[in-house]
Amino acid sequence: MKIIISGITGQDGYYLSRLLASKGDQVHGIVRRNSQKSFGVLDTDPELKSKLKLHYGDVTDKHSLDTIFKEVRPDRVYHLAAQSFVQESWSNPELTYEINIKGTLNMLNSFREYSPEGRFYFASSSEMFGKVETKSQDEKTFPWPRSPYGISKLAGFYTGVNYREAYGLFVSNGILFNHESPHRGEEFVTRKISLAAVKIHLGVESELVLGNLDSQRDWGYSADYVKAMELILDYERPDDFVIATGETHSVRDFVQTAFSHLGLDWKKHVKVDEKYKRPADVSYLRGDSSKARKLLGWKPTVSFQELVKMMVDADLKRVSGQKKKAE
Ligand code: NAP
Ligand code: G4F
Repeated sequence: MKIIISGITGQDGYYLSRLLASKGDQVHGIVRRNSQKSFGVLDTDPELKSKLKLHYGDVTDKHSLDTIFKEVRPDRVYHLAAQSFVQESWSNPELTYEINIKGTLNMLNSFREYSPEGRFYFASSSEMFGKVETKSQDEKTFPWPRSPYGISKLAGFYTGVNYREAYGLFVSNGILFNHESPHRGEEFVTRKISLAAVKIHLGVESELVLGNLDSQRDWGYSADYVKAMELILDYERPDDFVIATGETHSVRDFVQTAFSHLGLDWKKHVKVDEKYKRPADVSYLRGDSSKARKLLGWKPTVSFQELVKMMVDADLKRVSGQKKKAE
């Protein structure tokens, strides 16, 4: 199959392209040009990168997308590109709407024009549930986004639903809860914690400054979640699916697990600063992925404890290596 992935240089783009390329699919990626000619997470895996066909383009530039879609005529499209950092969406709301809403509309329009028989996946988010009032959230939970990012993902979600209903296109939404990995961006709380714990352990840094420690998230492993994306497009009809572990943990739990894995007492090193708190936060998320488990046969394979340890161990290897090189 011919596949187009937007956002291929990010965490999920990396795991998804690795999964699809390993099956022999022809994987095309849309990459934003930058002055360093760097390819994000793909730079960590030159062997994978050599198997991919990368095209310069930007989801906010319809012309660039049309050129790529016209050339590739994809069987499947995974639209993962986004300004994905919630905190950043408060300081750059217009840019967030431009990339996440207009960019999604552009992707859908190019898809409709050049591959109307194909299948389209949109990376929606549990952030759209926002101010939740239920113990767990599923496909029927009323959305109440709490950030420009959450609003943009809700708009993308309904644009997808609308294109499905109006034009009969195969457009599916994955409503994914937080998912992490050793390739998670360093500004997200899990990676910020794993990296800081390791640096404190190695004596490179002495403290970690965070915001809301009480916030609770349903954290899973990215490689499990990209498998769900594939299953969503394999399914017999277009539909929307919550993907989550069903467990919730606080930021404090994550810190405690990461630090104790390295034999550290987190209370001696962690401080709270208001500057990392958000104007409005999502305080609790716990996904109910029963629909995906029943219809797609999907389930997560990595527990919370395993995920934290995996991230800490990967950062320990990385930072120790850098430290040795510098000595
Ligand atoms: P990520 O690591 O931040 O990756 C985002 C990707 O989008 C990067 O490849 C980035 O390229 C690309 N991008 C940003 N703006 C672009 C533009 N204007 N044109 C083309 N590409 C652009 O995010 P992720 O964690 O892999 O998440 C993938 C998707 O799932 C995102 O849409 C995110 O919002 C959504 N999501 C993520 C989670 C999660 O917990 N990870 C949960 C729910 C939904 P650069 O490398 O050039 O920056
Ligand atoms: O790691 P976070 O920045 O992720 P957040 O906001 O939940 O968003 C992630 O998950 C969404 C799915 O629900 C995705 F759609 C989105 O693209 C992204 O991948 O923050 C998690 C929690 C928040 O409540 C935040 O307030 O951690 C809290 N937190 C506390 N101290 C912090 C910090 N977050 C960050 N990034 N940095 C801190 O110092």
